[in-house]
Amino acid sequence: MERILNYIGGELIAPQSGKYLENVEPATGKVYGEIPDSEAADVDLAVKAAQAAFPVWSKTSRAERSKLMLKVADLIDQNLEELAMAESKDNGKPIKLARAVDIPRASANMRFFATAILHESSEAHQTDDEAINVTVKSPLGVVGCISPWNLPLYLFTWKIAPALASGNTVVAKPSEITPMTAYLFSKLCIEAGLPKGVLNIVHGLGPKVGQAVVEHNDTQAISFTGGTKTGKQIAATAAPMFKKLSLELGGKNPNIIFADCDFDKALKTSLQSSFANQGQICLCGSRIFIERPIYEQFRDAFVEKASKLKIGSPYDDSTQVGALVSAQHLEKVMSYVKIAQEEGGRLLCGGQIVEVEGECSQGFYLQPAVFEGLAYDCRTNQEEIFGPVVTLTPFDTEDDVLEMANSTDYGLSATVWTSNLNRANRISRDLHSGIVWVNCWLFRDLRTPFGGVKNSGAGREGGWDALDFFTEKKNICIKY
Ligand code: TXE
Repeated sequence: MERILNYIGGELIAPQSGKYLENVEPATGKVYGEIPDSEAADVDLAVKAAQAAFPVWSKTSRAERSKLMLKVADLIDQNLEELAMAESKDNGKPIKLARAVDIPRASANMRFFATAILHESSEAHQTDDEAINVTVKSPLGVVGCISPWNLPLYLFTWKIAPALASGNTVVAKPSEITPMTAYLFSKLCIEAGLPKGVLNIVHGLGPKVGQAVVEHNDTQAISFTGGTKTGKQIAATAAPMFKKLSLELGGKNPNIIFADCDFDKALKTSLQSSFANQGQICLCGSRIFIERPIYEQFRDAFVEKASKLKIGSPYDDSTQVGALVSAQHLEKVMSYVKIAQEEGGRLLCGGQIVEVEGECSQGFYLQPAVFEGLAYDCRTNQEEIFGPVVTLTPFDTEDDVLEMANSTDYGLSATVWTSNLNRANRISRDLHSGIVWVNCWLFRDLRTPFGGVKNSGAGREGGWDALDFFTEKKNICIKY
């Protein structure tokens, strides 16, 4: 039984209550570990450790902070295999995906912000020949970083890297569903010599531990990625306390395919944007809109390939679709397969629970489902499912597809496939989302602003936006 511990004040320690929660392996459905069932008292201990570390860390030179963060990044790379295996075991994702995406991106996040702070410039505004105004940025203090279960170490580091780089100290709360890589990360921080209390990780339930981080008087800002419902709860707690908030929430992203697209590329990438990580990425394109002249051709080709995706043990290199993250989540996704059929959708392939042979027979596996014939404003096409379930809908004009694409309460990302540059610009401009990919998907440049509109959240992560979020600006006006 793999028991993990909290990381507070530079030490790996048990929860004060001595209570633990079970950690289930999605691939087999079996309990394989225990995680601290921490409480507000553990969060308070972590905040105090972070407060004690803040004066020195915030005054540590950028070069020194950068060097320490780069050392952690190197240790992530050196421990790639162990971290990838841990991620796959905790989340159910194919080991190939964890090796190629999750873990390399975690070290890339650390490197990106460790080097960004070496190149940050300061603004100044000269007022005629009377004064010079200098914008001075300083770290906020102790900040809270709360991350979800779909890309555990990838999103955990995406938050804590800019927070640490800009001189804050952190109390982090990874998802209780996938805590393992954050625990292994804390060991790498100890090995790298990160000063005690600079980063603290408190494991446990969201409503208990996450809520305690948000409502603690001494956390100055909260960076959250997770469900929209939880985002609302966090906002309701933090807003009256005037805390800075970064909310990266759910999505229901349109994937718009015009007849003049590069058909093979659109087909291949649409399979990825539909089912990568078992469809458990907030950026997945779960509503596929296809211009009528190529609708049937695309539908038949897409269904043919989707029905052949290899579902199985996440530990098998040939697996393309692994296990969903939990029994509860599998149940939630299956409930949408039922809703889609009740709403008149035609199931073109998949939608059944899969019995995988051998040690994984009790795991949480679902055959990727493809529906057609659903109204664009039905529940299946309006609500975030967050699993391997997509819908196909034909369209005739740009106005039609924009109306359908923009019809949900979400606005995170969108994908547009066309070879017409003017059309690409027109559609991208009129889509209600924070991110638009044209002839690609999930092609990431970490300097770009990342985030959504409407129920997909508030604020932007990435690049200077992330460093701005984790700092306070002061204008100093010096009269000549
Ligand atoms: O998110 P939660 P979950 C969506 C997706 C998924 C749904 C729920 O639809 O089905 O969100 O997923 C902590 N105060 N996305 O369960 O519950 C919790 O412990 C403070 C999209 O992962 O929001 C965890 O660490 N914290 C998303 C984190 O919040 C609280 C990726 C996320 O948990 C809390 C994942 C509270 N009251 C899910 N309640 C994306 N945009 O990528 C929970 N938490």
